[in-house]
Amino acid sequence: MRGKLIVFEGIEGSGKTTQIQYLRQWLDSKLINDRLSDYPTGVIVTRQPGGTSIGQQIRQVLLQPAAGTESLTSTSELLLYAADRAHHVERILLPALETGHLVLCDRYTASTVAYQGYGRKLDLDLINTLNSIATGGLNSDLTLWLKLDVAQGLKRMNARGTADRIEQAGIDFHRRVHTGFATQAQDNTFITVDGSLSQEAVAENIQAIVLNYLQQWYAL
Ligand code: T5A
Repeated sequence: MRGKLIVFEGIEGSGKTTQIQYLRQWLDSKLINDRLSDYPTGVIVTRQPGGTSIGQQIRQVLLQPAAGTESLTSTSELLLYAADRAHHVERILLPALETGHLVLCDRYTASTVAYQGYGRKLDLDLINTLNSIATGGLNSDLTLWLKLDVAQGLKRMNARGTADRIEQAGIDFHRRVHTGFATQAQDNTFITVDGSLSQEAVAENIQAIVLNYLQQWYAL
């Protein structure tokens, strides 16, 4: 049976990486593993940008703070995210799904709409076209949007220390990104999760949502 793609989206510090770890542990737990015993090949955790070794190099170019006077333009940034995605879809996502894996992916196409579309104000039609070229039409089976206030997200990131190039963009940029996710949540099939709760409470809410989907997908 073909696998399923679960995507986590949200602003900086919304807790995606933390929650992917919680979900993976829960999926690996004996209780769920027993219920998923017909499920052949297990769970893969990956991310964009940087889910492949070539993607790691693209990620470094994208996220390292600007050195000297030469900085990425918005268009070159957009194309690098698209290149990372095209490579990642073909090298990681499609093979994993074709071999029946459950794939947990930190960010996907909605991030480009939010960051480069709303944040950088690039043309949304162009972004949608690039997303469809880069994915070859591969959509997520479930997208979880960890909804969090921008100030709260940035506070968490500041508490963590150093900021990458995108995190260093001003508060107005991050507010536009948040609007980008909120707008997509109205139009798309996102499931919204309250990211302001404790890590454990967010994890429990996500488990309930994912269990519901697993029951539909695999007739548990
Ligand atoms: N990008 C990406 C684009 O511009 N366009 C695109 O198309 C794509 C795909 C990726 C950057 O690239 C941009 C977006 C990003 O700026 P990244 O390092 O992968 O860079 O950035 P993020 O995905 O934002 O990862 P972060 O680590 O910054 O955020 P997370 O994963 O959402 O948050 P997490 O889990 O690491 O938690 C952050 C901190 O908050 C704490 C954690 O312990 C951690 O310290 N925390 C909580 N604290 C309190 N309560 C909770 N519920 C908490 N959950 C986590």
